[in-house]
Amino acid sequence: SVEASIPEGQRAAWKKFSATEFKTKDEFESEVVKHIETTLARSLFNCDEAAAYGGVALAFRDRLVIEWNRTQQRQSSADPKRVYYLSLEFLMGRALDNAMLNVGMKDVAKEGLGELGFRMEDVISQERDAALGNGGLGRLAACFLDSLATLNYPAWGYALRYKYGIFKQEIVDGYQVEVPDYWLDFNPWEFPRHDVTVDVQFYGHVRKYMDESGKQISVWEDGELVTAVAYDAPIPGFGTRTTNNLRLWSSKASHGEFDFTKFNSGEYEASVAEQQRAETISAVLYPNDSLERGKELRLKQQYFWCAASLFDIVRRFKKSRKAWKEFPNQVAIQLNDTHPTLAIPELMRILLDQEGLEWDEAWSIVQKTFGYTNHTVLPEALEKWSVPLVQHLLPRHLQIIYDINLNFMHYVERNFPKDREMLGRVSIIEESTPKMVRMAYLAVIGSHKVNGVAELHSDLIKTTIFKDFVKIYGPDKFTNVTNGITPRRWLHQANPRLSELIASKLGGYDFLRDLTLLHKIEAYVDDKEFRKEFQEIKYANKVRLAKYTKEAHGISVNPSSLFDIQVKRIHEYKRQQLNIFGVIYRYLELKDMSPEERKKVQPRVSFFGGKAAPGYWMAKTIIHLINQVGAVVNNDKDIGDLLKVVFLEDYNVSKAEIICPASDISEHISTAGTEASGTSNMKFVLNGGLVIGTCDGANIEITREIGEDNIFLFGNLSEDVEDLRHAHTYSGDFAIDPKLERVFAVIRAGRFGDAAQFSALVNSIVEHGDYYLVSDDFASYIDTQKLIDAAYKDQEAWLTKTITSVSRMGFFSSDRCIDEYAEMIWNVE
Ligand code: F58
Repeated sequence: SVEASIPEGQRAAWKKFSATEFKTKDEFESEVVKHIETTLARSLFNCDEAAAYGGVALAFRDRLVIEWNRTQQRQSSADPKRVYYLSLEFLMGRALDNAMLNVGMKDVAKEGLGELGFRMEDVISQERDAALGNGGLGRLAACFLDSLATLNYPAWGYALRYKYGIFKQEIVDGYQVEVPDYWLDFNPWEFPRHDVTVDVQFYGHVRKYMDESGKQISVWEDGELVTAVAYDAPIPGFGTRTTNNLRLWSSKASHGEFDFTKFNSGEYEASVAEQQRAETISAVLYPNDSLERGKELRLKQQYFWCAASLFDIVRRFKKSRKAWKEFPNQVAIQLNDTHPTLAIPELMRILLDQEGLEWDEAWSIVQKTFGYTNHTVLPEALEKWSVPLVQHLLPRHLQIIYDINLNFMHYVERNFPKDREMLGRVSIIEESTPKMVRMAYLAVIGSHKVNGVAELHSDLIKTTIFKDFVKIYGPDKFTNVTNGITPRRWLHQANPRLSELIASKLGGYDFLRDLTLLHKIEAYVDDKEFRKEFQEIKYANKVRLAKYTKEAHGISVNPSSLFDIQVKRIHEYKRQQLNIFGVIYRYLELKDMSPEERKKVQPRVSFFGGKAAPGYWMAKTIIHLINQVGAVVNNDKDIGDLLKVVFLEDYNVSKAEIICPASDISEHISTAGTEASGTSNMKFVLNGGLVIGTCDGANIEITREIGEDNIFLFGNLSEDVEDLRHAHTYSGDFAIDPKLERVFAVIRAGRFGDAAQFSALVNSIVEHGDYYLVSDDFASYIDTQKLIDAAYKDQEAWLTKTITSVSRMGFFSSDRCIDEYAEMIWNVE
């Protein structure tokens, strides 16, 4: 703050000694040794790779922090409009390699580290992933932070500082076992700000009275307070000095360590109980990736984080002493899914109850401030909270939500007097028992823009879940921003050799800041040298994954095989079951063949990876089946290298960096209309792999960009899904594809063990309506896999496809996305 700044007379001394940046290899080594010996209290005789990682991370952190402070200083004085990205999840992965790329001294560091007796790769791999997310939604948020900083937008991310991130997955006897992820024992990238705290209230009641002027005043009182403490992490941009801030809130008891009154009277246990209750709020990330279970603690997390973040945002705004109507010109808040929707009634509460604004003025500010991104149309993932629970936990917010709804109902009534049913359909309050608050509707009503994450998905939300809202507000409120990925992590870091090859042709690394420049490598598609190198790089990446597979799982795979990879959360809609049924079918065909016939077969390795939500039994069954099939196939002497099945344990961001560059084919095979976008499809293609996919999510736009000839599409279209489902249930002639029947027969016969468990999976298709259309798409899936085998035989043509595809992937940079958000939604420069 201004009050705490150093007097003019002393600033010269400060300037002389500030900025202890290393500039040479010697300086780097000296910084590393200093940190190891002092900060970490280790020595020459007790420095393992973990300590070396600590030393290097701290040396780079020192440089990052200086740019970070400067960025914050610049932004404080220029006071531009800022973007606030509210996301309950940020799947950041590792930070060191990224810090080195952005600070730009990696080569120097690598050499210096060698002199100190360590290899850079080993040191980098000591870092634990920051895994504060479930899947695509959380990783998208991390890519967006990278792009926001790189493009110099003044932006903040806000989330919770979970003590435990997404669980670690272990596979024991083929089953998933969840192990807690306590990631904070050494985290050099976070800075506790014990002076930045917010008291957040829960429970209590609302007292209303009239003031002297006859205005009704609401006071929310007698609640329980929990304190939010800020922890900040620097987010450096690439090729810029901008280093933005990710602020994570940690919860603690509002009266400090523990209750001294209780402690002093000897009630030791009671004195810490409340402290523990408070700390529970930010203790764990909920591990569901598609289901909202309506747990009170989850709602507490959401409000705690929204209230702390908004307090912080408002506090920053108030420093400028601008009028309230300027708020939307200074602040853009993006809601990453409905999880932060309580920020809408919370800002209303601040404006009405604390700042004394009138309803209409407050509401106009709120609507102009918020934008809402939807990531799913699956009904089970749409958030609803029971009215009694909201009433109990947040009584004032429930009143505000009812008032928002009342105004909205009047508006709809006036504009659609003939459609009485519409009121019930669009009401924020669902008239069920108990009544429920529909968070997506509240988010739509409280925002000025709503976006989906790929074209098909943005169209679908307008014709399904938000159909009535398009009538009410007109189509302009709804827009599309197709997802993207950061090329810094997903090309340069994950695939340094490919990045280098591209740079050598384009005359530098500008493409990492403007990915559309990739189109220039299409000119090299017939260049012999280029082709050779491109192919060698793919092979080397496959060798790297093969090595990892051997080390981690003891399975030997031949890098000359076709590598077929499906890595993502395990879910029936993503259809890993379709993939493993296809693998079983392939196995049966191989078994049928003579040794002569087998010689003509294209060898293949099917890799799977991904976590199942702990309570999602069917997803766990799919994991078990994959492992059981692997156990049979991988040990079958007839089969040898012709087919291997690998389940890669504990899929996470840092493993994705090894996996994505190593595919020949990756699978994105969701039931059409269910995968909003998908982003790993982009990562695989950008790294020179082809895709087998359905006409779903971003696959459609990838096809448009790279060309139909360069992708293997199959399966029913989203417009036919409803009729097919209907036919499964109501027409008598729902017949399972005969090839699939054969697969089911061997599963039921216990060929892969546990027939009882696996029969439930089979029955979900045969007896329970095949909701995800596995049977309908099976034949075209198998046919398309055959096309892939044939296409792969012609290595030259395959190579041409992969190079062409890479060169046409420029559109899928998250930089492009962020510029679209900035222009269409946030109105920031
Ligand atoms: C994902 N959603 C979409 N949700 O499934 C994917 O198609 C899309 O590419 C990605 O978002 C980015 O837009 C997703 O990951 C979750 O994990 C939620 C976590 C909290 C509970 C509800 C699901």
